[in-house]
Parts: sequence; structure tokens; C-alpha cells
Amino acid sequence: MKTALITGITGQDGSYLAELLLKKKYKVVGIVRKTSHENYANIGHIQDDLNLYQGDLLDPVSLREIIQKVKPDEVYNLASQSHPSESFKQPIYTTEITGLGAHRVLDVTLDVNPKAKFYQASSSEMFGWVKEIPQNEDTPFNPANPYAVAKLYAHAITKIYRKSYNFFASYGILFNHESPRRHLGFVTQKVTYAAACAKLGIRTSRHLNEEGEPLFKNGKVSLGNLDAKRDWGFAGDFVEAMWLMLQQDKPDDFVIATGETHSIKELCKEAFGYVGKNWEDFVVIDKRFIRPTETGPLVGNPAKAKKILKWTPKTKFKDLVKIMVDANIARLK
Ligand code: NAP
Ligand code: F7E
Repeated sequence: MKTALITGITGQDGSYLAELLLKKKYKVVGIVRKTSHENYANIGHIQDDLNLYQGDLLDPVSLREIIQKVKPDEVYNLASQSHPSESFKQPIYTTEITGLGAHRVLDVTLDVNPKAKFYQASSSEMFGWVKEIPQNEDTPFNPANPYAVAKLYAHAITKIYRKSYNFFASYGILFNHESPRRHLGFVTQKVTYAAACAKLGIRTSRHLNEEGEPLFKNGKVSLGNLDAKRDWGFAGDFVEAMWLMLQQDKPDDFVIATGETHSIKELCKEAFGYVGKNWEDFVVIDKRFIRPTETGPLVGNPAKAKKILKWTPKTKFKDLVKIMVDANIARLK
């Protein structure tokens, strides 16, 4: 039985990856933060099958103790301050966790367990003010926010460890991937949740947006830049690519994307259209949600992953939107 260690197991991807690895008969170990409120909503249904340890990416002592004890065959470093918008408000904190935190996990793993295979969660955000369209593994990075800089640091140090120490460290450059387990502060959740409210005739929601205010207020959702473009896939499909990367004979880097891009406006049309509504009746622009700089347009070319990993995204944009609207209707009911 192989042992996999997942940092960020309570997050969207961590929970889908844990499910996948349990199905594959792994012993799954997760690192969870010590917080004042337990936050196991995404893993509650599988919690009895997991081995959870308290630790923090800010604290290498806790990481060393866990990795020494568990001796994982595979380490998936998914933990991060993962909100690019928030990284403008908390840039140093983001760098501490998303950049240096990844370095800590990498360094301790190499030191304690050099035969382990390591996965680093890199991001399409590193392409930033994009140098070409679509983006692939050879596209130069040009980060446009503090989150992207932190991810690029983690990415580069992972590559250096691979080359310098003959360490099996791979990274996926993942484009946006979403699901009903996504935090409500991301735009796909904001829009699909608002469409669900519109469908159910709710005027003001009890769930909150990224500013801690009702996400849907007086029959409207507040959004930022509607012209931004993203390549959105389904998280359940994307975690499979992470696992495939660690089953290869040699470490490598892969773009994981759908190859399709859509604007936020198109997302609104699709989600509200699905519940028979006109999006323009429910969306207002609020300058607070417009970022100081915008990334993109993002669209990935997943040809290398298709060829080497035999990975293809199964869920199309329209289906993803439907899954998320339906899940939000169920949540609100
Ligand atoms: P997510 O839902 O925000 O999950 C982040 C996880 O990191 C949570 O489990 C969180 O724990 C944990 N975490 C945060 N700070 C930590 C710390 N100091 N120590 C230990 N754990 C900590 O993110 P996701 O969407 O699943 O993404 C997974 C990874 O892929 C992240 O690294 C993200 O940056 C990257 N990524 C995501 C996408 C995407 O579109 N989803 C695309 C490219 C890359 P709590 O539950 O305690 O907060
Ligand atoms: O923004 C625009 C916003 O916050 C997407 C993370 O998983 O993917 C994610 O980061 C777009 C941006 O995700 C609102 O300006 C418009 O262009 O859903 P998001 P993100 O910033 O792309 C990458 C790949 C990661 O690596 C990250 O971890 O939507 N947008 N109006 C808005 N965004 C938000 N949040 N809220 C709005 O009201």
C-alpha cells in the first residue's frame, strides 16, 4: 500500500485528490491547520478513511515531524493562500505561505525522504500579462500579482531541487478549475450562486462574498471585471492529472487546461440563462472587485499532458456551469 501526503487536504483540490487516492487504495495522510474553527466541510464524508495531522506551512518543525513519521511515497503540496485578489491586500503573508511554505515542504521532504515523489501546485497565474496565446510549457512567465510571484518562486525552486539533487519533483501548471467545493469568493461560485438565488427568488443571501457581505443583496450580485477571460475546467478532472504526473518514470512539467477560454460576461450569460433569467437584471459592477492589475487572457494548451499522461478534460464549460448552479440551488434549499 502506497502512502500519499496531501497538504491543503481541506481545500477544493485536496478533497478531490484524497477521494481519488482512496479509490486507488492509498493510505492518505493530510496536513490540517490548527484553527479556532474546524473547517472539514470538503472532507467530512471521507474523514474516517483519512489520517490527519496538525501542521502548518509556516512551521517547518511540524512539517518535519509529520514527514518523518509518515514517510510518504508521494507528496502533493496543494496548501496555499490561493486567492490572487487577496494577495494584493496580504502580499507578504501570501509569499510566506504560497512561496516560502512550498519551499519548506520541498526542503523537508528531500531531507527526510529523498526517494519520495513530489508534486507542486503551480498556476497559470504565473503567465500573468501573457506573452502568447494559448500558453504552453514553454511560454515565458510574466506574473501580474503577488500570488503569481509567490507561485513562481515555488515553481522555480522546485525545478532547482529537481535538477540539483536528482529529486523527483514535478509540477502541474494548472489553469482555473472549479467545483461546488470552491470557496464562494471565486467568480464561478459568485455567479452560479447568484443564478441559484435568482431562480429561487431569494433577495438577500446568508452566504457571504469575499468582502464578507451577503453575496446576493437586494436581488443583485456585485462583480468586477466582466471582460477578463479564463480557461475553466472541473477540479475532479484536474486532480487526476496530478496523480498521473507522479506515476511517470521521470519528473516533468505539464500544462493542465481545457484549451477553451470564456469571459466573465459569458459565464454570467450561461449561468443565468440556465435558470431562464437575463444576467443583466442581476449583475452590478462594484469597483472594489476590479483588481489593480488583471491577468490574461488565459487559455492553456494541454497537448503535452494529452500525449504523455494520456489525460483529457472530461467536463465542458457548459456542464461545469450547470453542475455548479444545481449544487448552489441544493445548498440554498
Ligand atoms: P483552496 O481550496 O484555497 O485550498 C487551500 C488549502 O491550503 C486549504 O486546505 C487550506 O487550509 C490550506 N492552507 C492554507 N494556508 C495553509 C497553511 N499556512 N498551512 C497549511 N495549510 C494551509 O485551493 P485549491 O483551489 O484547492 O487549490 C489547490 C492548490 O492549487 C493551491 O496551491 C492553489 O494555489 C493551486 N492552484 C489552484 C487553481 C484552481 O483553479 N483551483 C489553479 C492553479 C493552482 P484551510 O482549509 O485551513 O484554509
Ligand atoms: O477570478 C474576475 C477576476 O477570483 C477569475 C485561483 O484558483 O485561479 C484562481 O484565481 C477572474 C479574474 O480566480 C469578480 O478579475 C470579475 O479575472 O475566480 P477568480 P483567479 O484570480 O483566476 C488561478 C489559476 C489560481 O491559481 C488561483 O489559486 O474573474 N472577476 N469579477 C472576479 N473575481 C472575483 N473573485 N470576484 C469578482 O467579483
